[in-house]
Amino acid sequence: MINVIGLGYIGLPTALMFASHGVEVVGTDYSKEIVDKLKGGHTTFDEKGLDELYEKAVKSGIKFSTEYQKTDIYIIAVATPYDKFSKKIDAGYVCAALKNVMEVCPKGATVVIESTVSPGTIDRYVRPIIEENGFTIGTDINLVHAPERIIPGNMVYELEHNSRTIGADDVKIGEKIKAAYSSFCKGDIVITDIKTAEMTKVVENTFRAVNIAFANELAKICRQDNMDVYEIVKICNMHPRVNILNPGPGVGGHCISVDPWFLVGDYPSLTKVIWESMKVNDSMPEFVLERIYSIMKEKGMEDISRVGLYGLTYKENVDDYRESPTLQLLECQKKHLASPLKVYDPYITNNIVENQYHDFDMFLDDIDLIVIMVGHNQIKDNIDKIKNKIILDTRKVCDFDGVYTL
Ligand code: SAJ
Repeated sequence: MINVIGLGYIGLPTALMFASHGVEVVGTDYSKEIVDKLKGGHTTFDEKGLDELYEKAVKSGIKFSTEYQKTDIYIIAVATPYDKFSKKIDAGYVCAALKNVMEVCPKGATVVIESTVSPGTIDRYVRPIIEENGFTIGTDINLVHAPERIIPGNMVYELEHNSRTIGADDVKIGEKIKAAYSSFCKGDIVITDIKTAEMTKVVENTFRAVNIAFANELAKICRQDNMDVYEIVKICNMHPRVNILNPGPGVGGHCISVDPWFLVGDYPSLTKVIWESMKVNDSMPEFVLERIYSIMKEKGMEDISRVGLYGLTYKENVDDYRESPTLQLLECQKKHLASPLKVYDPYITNNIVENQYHDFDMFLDDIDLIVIMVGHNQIKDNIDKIKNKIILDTRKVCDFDGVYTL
């Protein structure tokens, strides 16, 4: 039986995937609210294919609990934020989960850390906890790091089809955990050592952050000299060895905007490119705000209350607003002491910011300038409704004339 600890964006789909492929699974979360919702027949967030996967897993007998189970495989998939001041990883949730595992786990169990951690975290924080509990690693308890790679918006497909990395002290243990993941994973599964596995995951997300920062910097250069960054990126990407990502209003979510900081925190004197990249990405919401002011000036608009931000989530077609560029922009706006801009997002039904609308048409009635912060399919399907507005499109979803871009 596998006890998956942490039923969030990674733990839940992973637990469901194992269960729907015939593995006995108990999903554990300290949040009674999450566990009750899952026991009551509902998933806890919107994700393509998740409801269907949940149904299959329930039919196959998955259980949900706030209690840690006595079993032979634990998968820990809890959040790993970073400390805003030191930039170093905050391994607090991983350590807390592991301490709870230690209280119930029998000798011979394998603990798999799925959470993204910076290189050396397992040596520094995880091993000591196991040893303090009187276990010898490799004899009593086996340790594995198996970072996930799934992208929100396509998690269910990617869980099955992506290749994976497994870091283990001992190849035999790596093979055992590889066999477990092979119950559903059709991709290649590479076995390596734990520190290499830690580093590869952080490097993958850092590569993406740096590439996005490059695109964002190009957008700023092109804005200054009136060049079309999208046309330039499109042509450059026709080169067989160039693949530039898309500029945007900033980088959000809990991965690309977080993980690169772990390297900056641990290697401050060596991470010049990464540090600058993160600063470029973090500067984008303010850049969008300046674009808004300059467009208002050009159009002779004086009333900022007639400006609305479309989209609150960190990217398209998801309901996750953690670290979202829109929230970052609203924070910047506070510094200007202006009343907060109007906001609408079809995926966010609860009230999370001031001046938030829940009806698209009412939102449109109250604004003259719409800033597309997120390219949800909903806006693409309703593009005719915004054609009479002044549009600042930060996601390149409009393909008609007269639209302002980054
Ligand atoms: N973004 C851009 N331009 C782009 C691509 C993305 O501005 O060209 C922005 C998005 O709008 C968003 C942010 O970057 O605000 C991050 O979005 P994302 O789609 O790049 O990535 P995540 O955070 O949803 O998922 C990433 C993925 N990592 C990589 O692609 C290397 C996923 O595979 C990981 O599993 C996930 O992080 C994770 O959990 O680590």
